[in-house]
Amino acid sequence: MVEVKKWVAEMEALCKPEKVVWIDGEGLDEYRKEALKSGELIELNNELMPGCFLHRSALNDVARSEDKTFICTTKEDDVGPTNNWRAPDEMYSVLTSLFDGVMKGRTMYVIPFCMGTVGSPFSKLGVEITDSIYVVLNMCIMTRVSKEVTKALGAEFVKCLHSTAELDIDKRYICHFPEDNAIWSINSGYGGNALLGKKCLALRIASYRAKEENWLAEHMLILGIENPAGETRYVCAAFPSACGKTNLAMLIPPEIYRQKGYKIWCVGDDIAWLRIGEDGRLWAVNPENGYFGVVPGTNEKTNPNALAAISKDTIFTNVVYDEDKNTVWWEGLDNPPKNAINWKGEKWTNREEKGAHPNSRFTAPAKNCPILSPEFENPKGVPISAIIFGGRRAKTAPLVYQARNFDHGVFVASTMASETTAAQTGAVGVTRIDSMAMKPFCGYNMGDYFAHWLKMGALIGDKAPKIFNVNWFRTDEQGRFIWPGFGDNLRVLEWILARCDGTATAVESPIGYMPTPKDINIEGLDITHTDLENLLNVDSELWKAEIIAIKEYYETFGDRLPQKLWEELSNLESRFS
Ligand code: SAT
Ligand code: MN
Repeated sequence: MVEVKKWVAEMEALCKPEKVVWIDGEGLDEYRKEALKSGELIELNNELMPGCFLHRSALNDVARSEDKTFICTTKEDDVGPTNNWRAPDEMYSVLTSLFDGVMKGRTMYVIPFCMGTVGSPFSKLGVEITDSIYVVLNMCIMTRVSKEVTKALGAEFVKCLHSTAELDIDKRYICHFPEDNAIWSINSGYGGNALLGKKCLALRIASYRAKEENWLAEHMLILGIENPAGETRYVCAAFPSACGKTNLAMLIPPEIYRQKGYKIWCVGDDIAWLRIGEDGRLWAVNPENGYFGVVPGTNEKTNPNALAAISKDTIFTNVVYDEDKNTVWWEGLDNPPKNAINWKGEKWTNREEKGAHPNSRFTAPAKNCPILSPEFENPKGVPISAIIFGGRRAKTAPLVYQARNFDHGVFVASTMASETTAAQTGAVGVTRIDSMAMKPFCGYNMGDYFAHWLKMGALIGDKAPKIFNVNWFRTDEQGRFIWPGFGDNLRVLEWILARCDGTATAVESPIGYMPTPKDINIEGLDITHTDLENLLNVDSELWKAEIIAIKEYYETFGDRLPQKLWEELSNLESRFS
């Protein structure tokens, strides 16, 4: 605690707030009231949505700002081509002048928080300093904040400094100093830019630590699948932001599976920390304590569990406000409200325009999820049978395939591509390679990161999870999704788990092992075997173009790219020729 107090005093001297308030997760009503007074929050209908609030962000502050995100290490080479680099001294000097006096007349909140269960040797402690009540309230949902956490604080904690300042986009910086265990973020209040326990700590800083300590910090959901015999097996799955991780993590089995007795348990929807357990297998924990999910599209059909989770004690950001009911609404729900305010805070009259921002978000406590795994708090986590990678691809990637072995799986994951979404600022729908869905989140040179994955595979050996790639987003000639997705994705998971057990058949293709149409259960679905054939089709022309794009991408890593991956690429090329 001495170290924390010393750091807080230094930051107080820099930011010059009117007062300093320590947050221990209790008495939050006081802060909510303040936020209601300032207009930062709107209290929603307490009968229909108890404990729920609406927040509207600044118009230019609705997504992660990847171009304003920096990794600051002594050597530029250590961050690699996928990150923005700045020298620590240079960045500290820019930031110090921006933070100087930034909290004058404001309150400085100090939030000790824990990523992972308190007391577990695998958890990481952090302290976030912020001048935003919205951040305080979100952090109290997304991370563990309690007296116990404050008590546990010692010399080792991640120093997280944040200010919304003037929300000036030209002076926005989200900076990571992995060599100092520090994160400084200014001029944004948006989730991934401002809730520093999430992407900044649990992925960028944690991935850096994980490389040194032989574990993995990944952009993955964790899900338990209980079969009719009552056995639960766990999988992790990595998808880029806004590609349906929360929906997959909380899926409801299709009717025929429910009748047989299948159940799904949600351990996490966004981040996984994976370690080799005493039994030599890979075990995963979810370091978060809540969900920061995309709202539009969430409904009774797509994700009833998320809908239940956000029925109380939830903060909504940038959705539609229903003036008559004092509730919220978003695209994907029925019955748009008559009298409504859109996410920008204007009367929603032009209904051609979306009312909720496409990246509008809910912040809900994990304990609200009806299918929260009983293992959620287990400090050891859950053993992982399979790791699934996926993205949004209209054509190239088939519905599912299995990597030939772990190293090939690392190759597959390193080359996965996806169309960009509204979760990051910039153009939507542009295909980019997003290795392991970690492109925006890996805190060091991704060439080294691939080498670290290969090393982890060697350390785990034959107990390593099997690796798969999926694509729920393939479209037909009319641009319509062929695969129904959502709960029906369990049909693909069933094949994946059967492959892990060695009970499902597969055929070898140039890209890996694939099911034949008869291997995927489509009973009760409005899908034909021809559709499945289309979904599983591997178009060699598209893949040849893919190989060229991969080559260009790999070249950007120079000699930091493991030779093994060049070999995998050349093997793939020869399998297509
Ligand atoms: O970065 S956030 O955590 O705010 C959301 C996302 O892009 O995954
Ligand atoms: Mn995410």
